[in-house]
Amino acid sequence: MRIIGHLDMDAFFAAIEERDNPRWRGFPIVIGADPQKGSGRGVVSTANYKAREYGIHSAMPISQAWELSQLAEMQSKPPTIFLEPNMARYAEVSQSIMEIVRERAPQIQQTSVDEAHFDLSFTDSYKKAAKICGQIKKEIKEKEKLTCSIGLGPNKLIAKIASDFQKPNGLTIVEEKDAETFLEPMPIRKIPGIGPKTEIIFKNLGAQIVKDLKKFSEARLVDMLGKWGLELYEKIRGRDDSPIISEEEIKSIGEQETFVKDTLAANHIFERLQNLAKSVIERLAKDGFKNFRTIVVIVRFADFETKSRSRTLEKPTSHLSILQFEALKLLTPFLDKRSNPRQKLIRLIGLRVEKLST
Ligand code: TTP
Ligand code: MG
Repeated sequence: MRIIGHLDMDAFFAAIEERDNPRWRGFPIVIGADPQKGSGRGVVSTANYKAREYGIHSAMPISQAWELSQLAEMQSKPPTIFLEPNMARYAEVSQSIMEIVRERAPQIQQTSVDEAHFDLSFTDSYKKAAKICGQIKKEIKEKEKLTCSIGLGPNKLIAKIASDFQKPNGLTIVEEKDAETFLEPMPIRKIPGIGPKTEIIFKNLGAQIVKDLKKFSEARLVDMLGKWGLELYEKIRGRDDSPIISEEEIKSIGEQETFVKDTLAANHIFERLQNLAKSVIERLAKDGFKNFRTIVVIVRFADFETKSRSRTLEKPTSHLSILQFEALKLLTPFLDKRSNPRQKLIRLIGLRVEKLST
């Protein structure tokens, strides 16, 4: 069973400013370009929840945000604090938050300055996963004095939408059996990938909410949107098998295989290694890389002792035959007395390429 979490900080830039400047606490705060009393150009980066009550939101022209703040003041509402962003500061806070998550969920993919997906499948229970999320929220609150919202679901898509469901300071759990119904009443824009243009196309065809999109057959969606139509067909049904790709995995591409039975049979091991090399080369191209320079072979023995050997080539390459040849050279010593004096059986072999280039 997969259990995926998605964390999204609440009013991130504004919350940091509010925390760091106690005198502005409780006031509407807008982070963005200088409004220059209404003549400023540029846009709003974010607004805290008080400012959102005035109708101010991300990506709005800063001049319009200024007008809305003036309008509110005329109605005797509190004045709005306008601030320019301090990106270096926000990046620092972001890093420390990601560390808090990483400690409890090492398999993590940061997707923006204030968002990350992380894998909690290892808990094998939504109850346990929710407990971990509670701990993450608590630690972020204690250490960084900030709140976040977390969604838990069977995949990245549901987790992301769930994190947005009860903002701010929410924790929303959507189990696999409920995922499809959870999505049905949502406006179609909630599905990542449906932007303003696609929204208009579908609205013109009478589809406002996710449930309405289910009228369209797979073939029709492909007709309208190409390959993305196929993905959309799955997504609106709550299905998404995209993996969490951690940073280490981005920098290298690897495959491994655990043998059905521990073995030292050279012909069998070599054959499996050749196959791993094929999968690695296929993934290299699929992940958008051209060449690799370093080859790493990993061997895990029956007693779980694990060793690796690597070689960095003079020149980058993308050739399967070179990978197979070099991998074979790296692996062979583990089969004979040179690197395996006690002739231990092998449980698993892995092959990885590094120093990737595009
Ligand atoms: P979001 O998570 O989209 O927004 P948020 O954290 O401010 O508010 P919410 O509680 O709804 O999650 O974006 C994170 C930060 O990224 C945000 O604080 C500022 C920045 N940002 C921009 O600079 N421009 C934008 O258009 C958006 C959407 C965000
Ligand atoms: Mg956010």
